[in-house]
Amino acid sequence: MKNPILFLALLCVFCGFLSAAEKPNVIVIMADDLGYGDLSCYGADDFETPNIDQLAAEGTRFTSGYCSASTCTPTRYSFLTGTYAFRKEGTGIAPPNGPLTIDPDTFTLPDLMKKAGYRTAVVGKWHLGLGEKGQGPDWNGELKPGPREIGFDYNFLLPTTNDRVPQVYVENHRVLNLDPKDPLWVGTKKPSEDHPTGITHRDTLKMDWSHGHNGTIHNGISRIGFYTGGHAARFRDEDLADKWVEKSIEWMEQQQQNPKEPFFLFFASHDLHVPRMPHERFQGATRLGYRADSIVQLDWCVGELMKAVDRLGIAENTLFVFCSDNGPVMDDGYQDFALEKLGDHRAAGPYTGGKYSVYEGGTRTPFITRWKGRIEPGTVSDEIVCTIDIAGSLASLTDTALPEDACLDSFDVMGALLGKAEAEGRESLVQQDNGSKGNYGYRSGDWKLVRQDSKQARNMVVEKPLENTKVPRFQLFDLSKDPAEKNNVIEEHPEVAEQMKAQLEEIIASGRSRG
Ligand code: NG6
Ligand code: CA
Repeated sequence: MKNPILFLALLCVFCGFLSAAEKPNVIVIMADDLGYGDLSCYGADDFETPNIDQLAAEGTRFTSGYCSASTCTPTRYSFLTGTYAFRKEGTGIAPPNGPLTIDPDTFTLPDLMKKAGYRTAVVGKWHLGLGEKGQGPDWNGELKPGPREIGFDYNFLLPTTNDRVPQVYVENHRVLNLDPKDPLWVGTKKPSEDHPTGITHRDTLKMDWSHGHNGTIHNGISRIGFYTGGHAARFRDEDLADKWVEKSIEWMEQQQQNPKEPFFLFFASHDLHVPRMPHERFQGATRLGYRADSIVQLDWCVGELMKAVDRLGIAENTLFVFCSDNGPVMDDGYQDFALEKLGDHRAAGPYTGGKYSVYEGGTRTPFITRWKGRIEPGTVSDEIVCTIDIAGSLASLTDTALPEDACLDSFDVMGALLGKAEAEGRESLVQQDNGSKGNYGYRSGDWKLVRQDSKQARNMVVEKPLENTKVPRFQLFDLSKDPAEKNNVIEEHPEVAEQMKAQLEEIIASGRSRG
């Protein structure tokens, strides 16, 4: 060809055809402690979640959608790294002064999105630690390493989880509105004899604690841990949801100045984690108390994000993924009467267990995708998909290579996430409870192996208060006949159990499950 420019142009068109890269904006909305049965589109009938129901009606609703762990930090770790959290020590529930749990040289989901040409942000609850290993967060200085060091261009966060101190926003590397004359101190020991706590000033609390959570009092609620100072920076619990929505929309609007670059937004809601303290306009929205009122607040947030995407004219160019970080819990440390007001509501739907458990209720959670014009509206999928697969799936969608040594357990289930009838999800999935030395669930097809390594495993049933029950180390369930995992059939199917025990051990020992 004589004309080199024409040649180059044709080459570009040809390459464009070859690589089917698609780069929609991606918004991952992760709820906190939301159970399988906690939305009206998943069978709840004591209250309504119209916006999330609409998201499902316009996209795909999964019946075997999972998070990878039944507590917050390990699910978030795995979501962002594409690697099972049990492979790394220090990935259990993060304490207030914990360092960043993700090594800055790890190739993460936000790194992947940046490599694919995206701008990236996280807004909401972090709970993955901040600061150097062995040091933790420098609250009055630069909070590094943190989200910015693992691939996010912008962060606006609650640093841990709101039942832990401190109640301040972290914007990029700094505590927002921190007055240097009133430095923030955060610790595990009571700072002085006269420091008011949930024990010494219990009668002043607007919501009483039930276990733990009796340290420093802020906004009438006592917390895990202690802090002093930083008064100008402190927020009201009631305003969190509004703030997440405001900051997310502000950031999405800013991105429209250069709409050619797509964006990736991780909207990490704090609803419905304790302390459940929804905004006054949602208090009393349901008959079930603040737990369900917080679900209605979460639903409002989703609606606001959907409206913003419509208003910005990007709905046909935006993939929504809605998920949860672990299953439900009733009394998680505060007397908010979630259990007393529960009535017939089944927060885990038909499943046993919830938060802290490797039974299905711990990790099988609502999972919805929507991409207008691309996902067939109203589809319901039984394929197994998990929050850990979002990295591998987005790598495939955007045609961006994952490094060989990254995202070791993240599978490409993009076809299933797009609700395609012929596409397959995972064949198997490892579920874990907390940290690197906990218990395991292993689902393969319709079989489920439960391996409880911890001697006093938390065999928790959400409808009852937290209880510790001794269970056999191995149990086997046939989910096709027994989704509630009530009938241990390990004696009847020893060959299935032996095979699954070996497969699980192989996944743990080999250090990776992605080929
Ligand atoms: C537990 C807390 C619980 C909650 C959980 C973390 C006690 C007795 N329990 O240790 O209240 O904070 O950690 O929840 O302190 S998560 O969803 O962020 O993982
Ligand atoms: Ca959680």
